[in-house]
Amino acid sequence: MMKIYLSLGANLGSRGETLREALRRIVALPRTKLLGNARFYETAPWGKLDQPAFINTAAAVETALPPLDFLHAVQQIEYDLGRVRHEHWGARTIDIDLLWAEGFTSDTEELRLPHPYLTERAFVLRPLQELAPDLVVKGRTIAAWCQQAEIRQQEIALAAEVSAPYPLSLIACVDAKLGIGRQGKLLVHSKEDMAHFRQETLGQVVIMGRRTLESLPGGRPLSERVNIVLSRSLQRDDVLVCRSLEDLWGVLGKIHLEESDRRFICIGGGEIYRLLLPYAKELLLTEVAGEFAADTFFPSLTEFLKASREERCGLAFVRYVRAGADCFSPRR
Ligand code: PH2
Ligand code: MG
Ligand code: MG
Repeated sequence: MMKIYLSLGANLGSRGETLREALRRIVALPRTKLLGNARFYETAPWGKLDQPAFINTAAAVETALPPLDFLHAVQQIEYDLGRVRHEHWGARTIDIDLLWAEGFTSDTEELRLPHPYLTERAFVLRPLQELAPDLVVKGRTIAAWCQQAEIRQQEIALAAEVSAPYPLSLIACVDAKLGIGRQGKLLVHSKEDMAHFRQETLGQVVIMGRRTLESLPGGRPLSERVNIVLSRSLQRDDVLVCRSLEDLWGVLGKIHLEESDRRFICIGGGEIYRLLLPYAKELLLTEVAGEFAADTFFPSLTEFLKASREERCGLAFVRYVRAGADCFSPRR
């Protein structure tokens, strides 16, 4: 197995969704594992300035494919996602570049590794720093390259788009203080909210922690839904158990390959909401007026904007979506 770092970029079409689809296709490559990916960054065009802003990210993979086979596989993904090669450094729906491969260098027309411009571009270095701050290239670590004045003056900011290959929805019922529970129990029991929860989750994949599973009626999984439990120690065969986030992405990848229209919905509890919030594209919150002396809370909503709100039976059913970035206007 060889570890390879990749840079991904897009500046045409639905940039974030194209990048997520590219990551999902990398997950699905033979003899290849996605070790992780960086957050998405909004970046000003570099090299050729009169083109739209990019979203860039980086990914780490481990592959048993020979480097050239792996290169051809990601080029196939570029073409399948609508990449048309026009001009050098021009606009593109997707660009996937190999940056660095463990114990391997190459200096052919087709493949230069390490990537010749690796240390010159913030849109490559800043995402890569999340995955490999201590990697040494041309005598400096990636973290040290990021501190260079020429890199720091390039325009780059976190993008609003969630970078998880399989973005999640989080569903919860909260009081006025974002309380969700007390002594392991829900704060309120409302028929309307139960019906709403059922309607949102039926036929989908629900992701929960062990304590939430054990709090369900009879401690049993939810019927007519795929039940995934995130737990380091749970031993059960009536649910899918994931021991880590990496494990979870692998399981979601397999489900997505077979049934691409299933949604992935996290149903709690507090610890699992906190863990998965960075991967959430939307929050489905049922807001109950008043305070109920909760000891468990939903995490902060600061990264989200209210998209819709519907009041019924004294409850508010609110949908939040990940907020837009404070995006610079790209220099022309
Ligand atoms: N890719 C290029 C040229 N310029 N600028 C940004 N911000 N991001 C890119 O991915 C990018 C670029 C050629 O591949
Ligand atoms: Mg490129
Ligand atoms: Mg390229």
